Amino acid sequence: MRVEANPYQWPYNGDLDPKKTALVIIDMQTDFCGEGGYVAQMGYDISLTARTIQPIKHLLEYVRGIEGFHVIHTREGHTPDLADLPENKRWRSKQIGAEIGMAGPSGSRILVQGEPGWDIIEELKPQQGEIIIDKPGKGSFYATNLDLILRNKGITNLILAGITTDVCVSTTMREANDRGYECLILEDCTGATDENNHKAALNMVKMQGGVFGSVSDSEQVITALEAMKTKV
Ligand code: C5J
Repeated sequence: MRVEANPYQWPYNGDLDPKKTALVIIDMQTDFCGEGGYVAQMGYDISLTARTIQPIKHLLEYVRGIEGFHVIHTREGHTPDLADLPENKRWRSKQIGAEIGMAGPSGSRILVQGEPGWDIIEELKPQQGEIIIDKPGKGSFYATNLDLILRNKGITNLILAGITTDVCVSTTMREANDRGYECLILEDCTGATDENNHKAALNMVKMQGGVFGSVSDSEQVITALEAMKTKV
């Protein structure tokens, strides 16, 4: 069974076993898609990242009903003492008026663990048993135990959703691809702070026969999983 996708039907080997597959929802935190968060403070249009909320919610609710299917949430952020914040990352955020570690307009310290802005938005709150990965960087593998968890659970297929397409989602997809994971990125469930960057990031995946994996959308995933249900 495969998902209709571009440039190839995914996964490459047709093994869409829910036990080997995870929906990875990247950084759906107030800081990246809510009022008063990091992205808003940098002056970007949060409607471009927030438009992913409903399609992700729909897909998340669907896969939660599938026996064995895995759900993984990630959060970008730093410890309250900022010990894991590289100085150049802090400096750059200050340059753009959204200094990591300082209080934003809502009073929440930007990208700091435990602060309201760092939390995953209400609509997509993790449920008991779902994996949460806290990461200090853009990629979800760097300085985390994600690879170990995936290997222990026998997960080989990753369906990527979340924000932002060109930064944390792309970095995670590249890290995963190099580790041999079979990746699918969803056009409607990802968003960037710049629409052209969103499109370019998706386009890059499709090069070289699917250099990082394949591209599809949430409806195609649901259609494939439905077809699998009726086949069993
Ligand atoms: C960014 C992210 N854009 N979650 N983080 O800094 O993509």
